[in-house]
Amino acid sequence: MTTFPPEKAPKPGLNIYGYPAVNPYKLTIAAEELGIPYNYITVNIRTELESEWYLSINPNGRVPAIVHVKDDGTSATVFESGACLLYIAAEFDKEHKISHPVGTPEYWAQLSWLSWQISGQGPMLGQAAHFNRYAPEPVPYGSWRYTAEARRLHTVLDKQLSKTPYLTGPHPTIADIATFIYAHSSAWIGLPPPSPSEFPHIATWRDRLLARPGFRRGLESPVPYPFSDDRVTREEGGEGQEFYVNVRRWGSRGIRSATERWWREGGGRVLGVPSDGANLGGVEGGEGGEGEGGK
Ligand SMILES: N[C@@H](CCC(=O)N[C@@H](CS)C(=O)NCC(=O)O)C(=O)O
Repeated sequence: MTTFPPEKAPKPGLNIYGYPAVNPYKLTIAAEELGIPYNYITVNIRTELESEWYLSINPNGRVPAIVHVKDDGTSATVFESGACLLYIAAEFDKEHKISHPVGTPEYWAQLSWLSWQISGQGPMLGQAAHFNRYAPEPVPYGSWRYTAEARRLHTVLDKQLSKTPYLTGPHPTIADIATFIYAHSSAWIGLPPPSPSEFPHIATWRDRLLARPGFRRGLESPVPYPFSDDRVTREEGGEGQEFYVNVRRWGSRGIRSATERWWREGGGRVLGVPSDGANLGGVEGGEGGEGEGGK
């Protein structure tokens, strides 16, 4: 049986395990939109992500995760932000304020956009942030590839929002919540914040979501969201800039050492680069230029 440090043990009700980074804010926004009480437990991402007690909640060692201790004494543990949002909707949104009833066409649309977010928008924009903000050495190809992909995904989102006020209809759902937090972090990721000229429908949707008390409260929990477009843009070149420089330096070092661990075989030998470089040459007798395009 896992022993928790007393202050990290789940309490009766909904426990959100998080840290002031992007994904955990999805859950505080959802909880605040629904007006459900929750206990926020901060996971120290330097020292606790791979602790035995946290891995017993999230075997992937990332935040967020939830533990719901129910009134009857049973509990449910869920990791991955998309699964946590679906859980919160299933357990706490019986009136479908931020979700659609299971099995309806709107439900499948919600699941499609949520899947798009967790498998595409999140990872691609995350890689853009990696190469633009954290890479310990300049990697122009990585920056180019993922920043361009981030713009493509913004374009997909903008087009959908040109047809409907929220992703799946007249009210926001967990799919909007998940997508919003990344769209609202464009400047940090390395794109200009969605503007009325370039991404007009994202800009209007974002402003509409930011006007909602639940979104505003969720963005303050446990501390004001550090990577929002307004905050990052305001601090750029200003006094608060030091915070971001430190986040980047510290993040860069942490990512390098964490990656180093996985760049070795069991015996400690450093792995070679798996590519044979064939992609770098010209193509003989082929049309070329029709790559798969990625995710
Ligand atoms: N696919 C996961 C991603 C979770 C994730 O990467 N969380 C980040 C914070 S936004 C994290 O735990 N970072 C810590 C680290 O990489 O060491 C989800 O949606 O929950």
